Amino acid sequence: MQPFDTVIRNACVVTAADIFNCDIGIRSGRIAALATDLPAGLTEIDAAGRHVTPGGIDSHVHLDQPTGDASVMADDFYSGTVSAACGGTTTVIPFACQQKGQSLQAAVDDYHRRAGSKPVIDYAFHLIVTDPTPDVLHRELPALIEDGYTSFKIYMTYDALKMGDREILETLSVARREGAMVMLHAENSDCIAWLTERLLAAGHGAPRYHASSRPMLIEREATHRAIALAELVDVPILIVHVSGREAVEQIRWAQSKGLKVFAETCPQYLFLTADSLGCDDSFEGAKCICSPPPRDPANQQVIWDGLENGSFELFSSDHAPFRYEGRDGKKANGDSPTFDEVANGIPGVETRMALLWSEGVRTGRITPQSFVALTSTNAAKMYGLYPRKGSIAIGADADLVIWNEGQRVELTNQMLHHNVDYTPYEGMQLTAWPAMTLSRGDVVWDGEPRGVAGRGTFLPCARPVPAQTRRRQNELPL
Ligand code: DUC
Ligand code: ZN
Ligand code: ZN
Repeated sequence: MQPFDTVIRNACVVTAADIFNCDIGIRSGRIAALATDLPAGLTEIDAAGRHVTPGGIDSHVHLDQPTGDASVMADDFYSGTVSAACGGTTTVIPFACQQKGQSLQAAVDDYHRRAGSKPVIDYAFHLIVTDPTPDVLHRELPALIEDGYTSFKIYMTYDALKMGDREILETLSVARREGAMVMLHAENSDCIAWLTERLLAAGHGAPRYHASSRPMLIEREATHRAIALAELVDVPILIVHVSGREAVEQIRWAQSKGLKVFAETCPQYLFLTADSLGCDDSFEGAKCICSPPPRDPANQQVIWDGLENGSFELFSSDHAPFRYEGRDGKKANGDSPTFDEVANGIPGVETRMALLWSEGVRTGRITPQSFVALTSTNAAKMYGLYPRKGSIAIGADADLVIWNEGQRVELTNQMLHHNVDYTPYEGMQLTAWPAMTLSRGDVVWDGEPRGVAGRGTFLPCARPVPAQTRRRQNELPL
């Protein structure tokens, strides 16, 4: 028998279901054995006393996505995937965003060109459907789903991206027929526009008013409406970046009715509040402008509770990388533009895993198994990458994180590898960081980034696993 390429010795292996001690034998990029006392590998890694988890799947990241103004995303498919790998993520699922008037296939081709030979870890694409013409819905979208683009996002806000309810219904019914997973950005666009106009007229343009322009009820209303539209069509949906109690209540209500409504949350809703956008009129708070905005400590607690009690399937970063300084990021529209002119989004692809391991697992809020489910396994199932990705099992890709725990790590932007000039979590004291990340058996982080551009491969996605497919035969003529 050929020797193992690598043996990780004495690991405390964590999956979404179990924790057990064993060695991990890796051959040709895959997990070939899980047992104690494996024969020597060509490379030996000592993991005694360390947790080993599946590599993270960050299923909500934006890389090299045009914005429509002078702002430019700071991370492309190289810096974004290097950063991901250094933070323990081995698969990213960024978006291929259709511009209105553009064909979906042209958008997909464009993003494959952007990825080119840059990714250092594996990647798939979600689509963003913004222009649901009959040709897009009835020819392009079914063909792309068949080709491995099995999930897409719909926006209920942002003028350049949003759909009206009628368009959402038409698009959801294609998802139902084709078995795709729909992600919804749930905020009420007209309410935001109305409030923004009034805030600006009153001279309230500072970053902190971004939160005032998008209060929780705006998210609650849109979440409820998204659920109702999905119920009407009888199709599963996933509400992305859920920020607090009122949206969680809608989701729990839908789940308690047996509707297939899934939910994602992100680190910003655990670790930032509206105060992070500033308590005065200084522009610094623009660093934390994202949508939905972070809320308050009571809402943070609701998000923690939701991670604990199963309301959420996914914990993703919504990495949307804009620099603070310079004319191509948060200040693309001037030195201190009003909040509505600031690019929405914060960086987080590198910090997501450590934040949740340190503040979730090590504090006892969630179990190691829940951590794995939330950061990896559920995304693999939801987006059709399981069992190749998202688990530690024989035959799966050897995408692994070996954890360093117990020492204090002060989180600073200087230690990160993204191309953004700040982290919203500067100065946080953590007690965990990945010691090593392996992607298909290759070390891509061991204290230094080791991933080579172009080694990441594109992953066509299958349709979601059966538990995520539709619930009943609908008697409506859909
Ligand atoms: N909100 C989004 O919907 N996308 C990118 C970043 C953000 O804040
Ligand atoms: Zn969104
Ligand atoms: Zn996003």
